[in-house]
Amino acid sequence: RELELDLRSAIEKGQMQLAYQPVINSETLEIAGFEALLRWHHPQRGWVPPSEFIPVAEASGQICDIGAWVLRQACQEARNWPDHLWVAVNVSPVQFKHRDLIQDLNTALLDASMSANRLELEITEGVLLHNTESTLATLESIHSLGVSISMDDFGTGYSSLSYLRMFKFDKIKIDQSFISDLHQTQDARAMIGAITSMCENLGIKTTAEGVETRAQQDILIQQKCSLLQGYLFGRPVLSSELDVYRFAKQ
Ligand code: G
Ligand code: G
Ligand code: MN
Ligand code: NA
Repeated sequence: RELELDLRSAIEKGQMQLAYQPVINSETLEIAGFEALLRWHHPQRGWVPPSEFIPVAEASGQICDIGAWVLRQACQEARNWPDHLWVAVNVSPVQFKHRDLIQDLNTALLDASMSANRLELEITEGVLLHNTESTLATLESIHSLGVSISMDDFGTGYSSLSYLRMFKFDKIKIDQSFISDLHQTQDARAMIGAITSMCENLGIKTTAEGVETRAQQDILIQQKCSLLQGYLFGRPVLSSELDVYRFAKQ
């Protein structure tokens, strides 16, 4: 309740910032884009993790305003990056079902005059659980703007495979729980290989999340995972500390 009150003024007080974590092309090992991750610094509480405040914001509905701010901020910041770098934004199921999402998206892109094909939305199973016509219509509207859609935390949901039949995702992000035991078991390796070859046949890109070791990287490259993300390549850094031009193609 108190957190909810503080959250109400967090954006206007300038307490919210975006951190960006690089995502690497597994063939060139160059940075392909960044995932935006919300950070809240409260003067008394210090850094409040998203796992604490996002559920509160979802329950109170504040996530719609916060999510709209995240979209605007990510586009404003990414427009100054080299053209080939995309930015991925996490979208809460609550925000997704809100009728203003498409308008928020449009406004964010227009205000930043950023090309839509540099923006990607990450959605989770929560969006897809209710396989309704309006869910599909929203996904189609996002696509028709030229914005990409990826399925986050792939493999952890109840029916990840059936979601792939429901909608033509651009990308899936393989949950980090599948990556963490990659170098220990042959089964884990077989699963990654099955996921990447299925996705390749479907024309869907694959991102491995939570890549922390060189051994995991080697296996993921061998198993033809398209993109890699994790502490091995970089932690999320605040935009004030992000020198994206370092990542520009030579
Ligand atoms: O960096 P990490 O601790 O930041 O993120 C924890 C969780 O919070 C992740 O599941 C991530 O998807 C979620 N998250 C981070 N930023 C945002 C955001 O801007 N919007 C939403 N809806 N979720 C976010
Ligand atoms: O659910 P989502 O994928 O959006 O959440 C991303 C979360 O994963 C963030 O909290 C981010 O900080 C965290 N993360 C990113 N890379 C790594 C990693 O290599 N190892 C671990 N343990 N967490 C990571
Ligand atoms: Mn994500
Ligand atoms: Na994820």
